[in-house]
Amino acid sequence: MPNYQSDLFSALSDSKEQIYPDVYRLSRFTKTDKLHKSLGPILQHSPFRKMMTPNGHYTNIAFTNCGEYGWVSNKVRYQYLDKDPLNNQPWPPMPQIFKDLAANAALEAGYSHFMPDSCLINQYLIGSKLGSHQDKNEKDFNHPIVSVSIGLTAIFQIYGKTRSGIKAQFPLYDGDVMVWGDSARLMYHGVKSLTAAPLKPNLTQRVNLTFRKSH
Ligand code: MD6
Ligand code: FE
Repeated sequence: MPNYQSDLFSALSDSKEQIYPDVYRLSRFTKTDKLHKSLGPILQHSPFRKMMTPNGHYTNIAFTNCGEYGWVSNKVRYQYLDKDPLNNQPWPPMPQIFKDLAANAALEAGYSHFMPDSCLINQYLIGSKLGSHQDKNEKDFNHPIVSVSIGLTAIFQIYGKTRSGIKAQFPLYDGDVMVWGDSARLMYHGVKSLTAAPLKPNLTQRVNLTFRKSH
């Protein structure tokens, strides 16, 4: 039996919106239960961890990676490595559903044949935030970045060409996908401190997947 109610819901809620020049938000682009399941074996092999950064502090959020390369930090630099420094083994492979999702989302925003070699997996617990930063450790800024939100709602902030001064602020819900490219590629951005959802007490975290072509 077709489920008319859920069809209607998805028809009403699916949308593509340019929320900043060259930044697209694809609302409720994906269901997240299968993505969540795929994370299990990845986390078993390469668990979430906080890492030291060049400014002498640990990262506010815990993270890990899958794919050919993983983004990591230490007290000297940020870089992409082909092995997990925790176990000196290759990162877990990127699941096919991750690759398909990233390519389909990029295509929706006008970027064909996006083939990420890296998926950074960020874990936000309540109270975690991500400070203003640029993504600039990749070799070629002509490739877009695709980012997928899972779980609790985040408030994403775009600062533009400078580190401060909020130019755009918008929520990212479970299943929302963002695609960045071209003029947006080096814009400063961050995520506000995560807050709990009182009506969904079982939801205690947000996981964000960022897909990149790093090499
Ligand atoms: C997050 N995202 O949404 C962190 N960077 O939790 C990012 O830092 C990000 O979503 C570059 C492009 C898209 C992003
Ligand atoms: Fe970023």
